[in-house]
Amino acid sequence: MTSAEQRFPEGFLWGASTAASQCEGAWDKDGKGETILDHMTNGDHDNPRRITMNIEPELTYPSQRGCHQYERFEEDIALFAELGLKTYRLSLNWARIFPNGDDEEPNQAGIEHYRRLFQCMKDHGIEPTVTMTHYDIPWNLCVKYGGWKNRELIPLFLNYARTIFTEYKGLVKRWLTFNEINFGIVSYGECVTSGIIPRSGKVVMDDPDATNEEINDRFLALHHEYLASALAVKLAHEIDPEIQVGCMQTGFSFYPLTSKPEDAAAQQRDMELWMYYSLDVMCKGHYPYWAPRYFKDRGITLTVSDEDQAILKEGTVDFISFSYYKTDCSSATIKGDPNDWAYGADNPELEKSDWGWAIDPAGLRWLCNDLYARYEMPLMIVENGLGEYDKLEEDGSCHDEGHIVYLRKHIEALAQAIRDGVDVIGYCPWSAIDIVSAGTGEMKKRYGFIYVDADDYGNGSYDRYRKDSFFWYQRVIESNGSEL
Ligand code: BGP
Repeated sequence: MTSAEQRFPEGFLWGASTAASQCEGAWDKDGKGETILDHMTNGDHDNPRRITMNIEPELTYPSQRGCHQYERFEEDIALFAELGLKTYRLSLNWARIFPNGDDEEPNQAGIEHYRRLFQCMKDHGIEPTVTMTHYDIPWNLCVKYGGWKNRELIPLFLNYARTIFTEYKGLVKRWLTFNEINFGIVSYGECVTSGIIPRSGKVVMDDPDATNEEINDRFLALHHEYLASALAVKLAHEIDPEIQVGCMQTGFSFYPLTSKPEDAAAQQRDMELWMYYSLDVMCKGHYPYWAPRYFKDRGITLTVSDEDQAILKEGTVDFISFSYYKTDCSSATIKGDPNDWAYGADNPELEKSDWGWAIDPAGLRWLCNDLYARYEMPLMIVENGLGEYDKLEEDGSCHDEGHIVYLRKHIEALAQAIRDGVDVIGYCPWSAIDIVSAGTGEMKKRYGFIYVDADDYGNGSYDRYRKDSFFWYQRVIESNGSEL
């Protein structure tokens, strides 16, 4: 091998990702309780998903069926092994283990399901990377407690944490606490991460009519999640010192829209709020220096006791994981569409995906360097991909060149970051297999290496087909990233 080929370290974790609420389905099987995602209807780019208090038979709730992985996990894991995955990043559905979130005893059928799944992965030589909660908070915790704004969720989460760390000791060595926790500063995360049911029922990126009280609740909920995460990190290390626990952040990168000083200042503020706010708490163990003024100016009344500060300090994470799809621009004057996925001005230099996300491979190198310089912790990219309309041919092939081009460029950028000296331990594209989109609930927004024969309304055989990107990624992994 030439040095140009030795771009990825030995033992690099080539993987791929999914989330329980988007792939499992089986929403009411084997004692599982309902989650907030089970109450979320489908939508599309222009029509936001909605939360309904009751399940209405005439509406479509895509998370209830996912891509049927609950029943077909053995087939999927065998395909992932054929793909060559070193790690499969998946999430546990909290309501499979504790159906109501506050049950005294766990649901044994749920525990056994995941044990079979982890054993199957072990038999195929695939290490799990497991998100403890990926947008699927038990519905009872949303309705009865008001979600994470209620401090009582901390002991309930720890009970869940203790159960899964103990049950899967030896089977799972790498855990992530809360998926994309930093989304909690806006309406979208307030709903899906913090479990606060939106007043309007609509799941939008940022509700411009949010009241002061609602904004206050977002920061309060986040504080409780940070404490729960910190306590879970400590607990995991006590139960099994070999466990590594990471945080999981949305990889926001903002560029100043122009060279005006005001835009540079806007960019700095956006990065601080969207990225470093959560990362400072979870990696450094304290809130950023600018938080008191930010809270005061906005009437946010969060108080952090000495005891809470000590918990945050003792429970810092072992590594940083993040998703990376796109970048945005910051401007002192132009605001993005509050219904759009991220909240920034459009970058005129970048092309966009069919769902309007700016494609920016170079931004991945930028973000890796930026985060590593600030936190000096190993990084793991646990989501990166392109949502596309793929077509299944009659002979069962699927020519998804768009995915290959997108991933190739991002892997090249990652190789550059590694050469820069950044400690990157793994890369898990989104998604291992076609699953339901979190943002829109569509099945036709496809990211997977494996095509699933299903449409947005649950029609189809749900059979699996290897796409061209499957065979391409197989070679990437086999060659440890030297053949792209
Ligand atoms: C991330 C979420 C994932 C995933 C991905 C793609 O923010 O962690 O769950 O779905 O985005 O988004 P979408 O499914 O809306 O295309």
